[in-house]
Amino acid sequence: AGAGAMGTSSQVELQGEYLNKAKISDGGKKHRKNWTSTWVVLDADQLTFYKESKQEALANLKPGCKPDGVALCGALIDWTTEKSSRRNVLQITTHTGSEYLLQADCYTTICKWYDAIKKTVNSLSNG
Ligand code: I3P
Repeated sequence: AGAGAMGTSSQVELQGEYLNKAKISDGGKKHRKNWTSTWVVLDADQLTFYKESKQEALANLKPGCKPDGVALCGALIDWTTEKSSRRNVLQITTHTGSEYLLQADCYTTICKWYDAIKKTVNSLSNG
């Protein structure tokens, strides 16, 4: 599905599914886990979480508000079986110590995201 350059500032690497997302810590401070379904967009250096597809979300965004995003430079990505009872959960830890879980019931879907995010993280640390 829809990989293409529809970003305003940066090349979109992957989008096209809703994933379940939970932020479990913010700068090392533990958060109460709250899974939400979110439209995820991966571009050259970050993940952005939208409530609905990016076009709709940008159209509905209140002035001065920015969608929630995760900078991937210096981030770590790994599978986790300990941080959730759900299956197919990956964990992203940012360089500031914030932790996010992403999950999809479809293994193929989440693998595609794992590979794409990993590739982006690697390209940021090597380049
Ligand atoms: C949490 C909620 C989450 C669950 C989490 C619970 O309860 O059920 O779905 O995570 O488990 O604490 P509450 O809504 O009362 O905050 P998983 O679905 O990922 O297992 P956890 O505490 O073991 O993280």
